Amino acid sequence: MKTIKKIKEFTLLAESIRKRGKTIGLVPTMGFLHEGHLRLIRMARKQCEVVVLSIFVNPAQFGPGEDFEKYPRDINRDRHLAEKEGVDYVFYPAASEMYKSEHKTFVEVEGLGDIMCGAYRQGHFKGVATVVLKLLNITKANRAYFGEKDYQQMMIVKRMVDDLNVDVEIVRVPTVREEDGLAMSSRNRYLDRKERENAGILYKCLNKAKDMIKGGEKNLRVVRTEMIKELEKNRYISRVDYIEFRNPLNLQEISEAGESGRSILVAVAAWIGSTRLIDNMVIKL
Ligand code: PAJ
Repeated sequence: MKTIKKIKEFTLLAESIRKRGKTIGLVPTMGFLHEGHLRLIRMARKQCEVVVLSIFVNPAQFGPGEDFEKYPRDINRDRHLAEKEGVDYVFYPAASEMYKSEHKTFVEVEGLGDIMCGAYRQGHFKGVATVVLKLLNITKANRAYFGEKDYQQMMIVKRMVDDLNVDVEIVRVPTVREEDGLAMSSRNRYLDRKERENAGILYKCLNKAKDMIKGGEKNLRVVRTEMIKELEKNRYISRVDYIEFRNPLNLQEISEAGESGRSILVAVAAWIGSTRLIDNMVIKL
């Protein structure tokens, strides 16, 4: 396994791999790898001849006052885990390599980037879309792997590559969870013991929605009220940003079960202490 920090070097390498007719699978991450990331890597390993893991804590997707500085980082541990999973190349650029001082171009996915998490984290998805497009261009990936844990992100990336005719297949990977249902995330590291013990509540509350909807409840406002009640019962939940019901195919809002056909995306963003967590579930009717 080789680690490459320079864009030019990576691009030349990617060109030679493509010339030899081999498929490149890219797993974009911000590092501090966990089982969720590893699942993406394993899927790439199965489907592609050359697997590239990118590790880049992208400053452009963090707002002022967010956790860019304190975001957990451990490149040596990440490299070790990546090597065990059979990654071929780690792309690990510096921020100054990715964003030259004269950088002026950003990608905005209208309508999808400013709803849900985008409404609470202004500019976040503009930073995500921009860095993902850059990573796709640099690595010349045939396939790129994204987790359903960040459902909105995955949909935005899919929309972007379709709209901008980027020749890559976006592969989605189901959410990997801890035993109590908490979706794995590098940010779980911020939780103290008590907060961690209570963090399974998000998944519990998604299951509550699932039970109600499967049990015949059509009015999603009623479902939302019950979910909020469930969250507010827990004193470690300091704030709920949103609970939303969306069409999983296009993220359009729905207010009644059955309206979007067969499936409903239920998405939640809530704070445990000073840590913001997100989760979601697609409920098939
Ligand atoms: P990061 O949070 O490191 O996540 C990298 C990829 O791993 C994303 O596609 C994310 O959805 C996926 N992932 C994270 N936790 C997961 C879980 N529990 N189960 C399944 N997949 C999971 O998302 C980002 O980085 C960045 O925004 C990035 C796309 C790299 C752009 O900077």
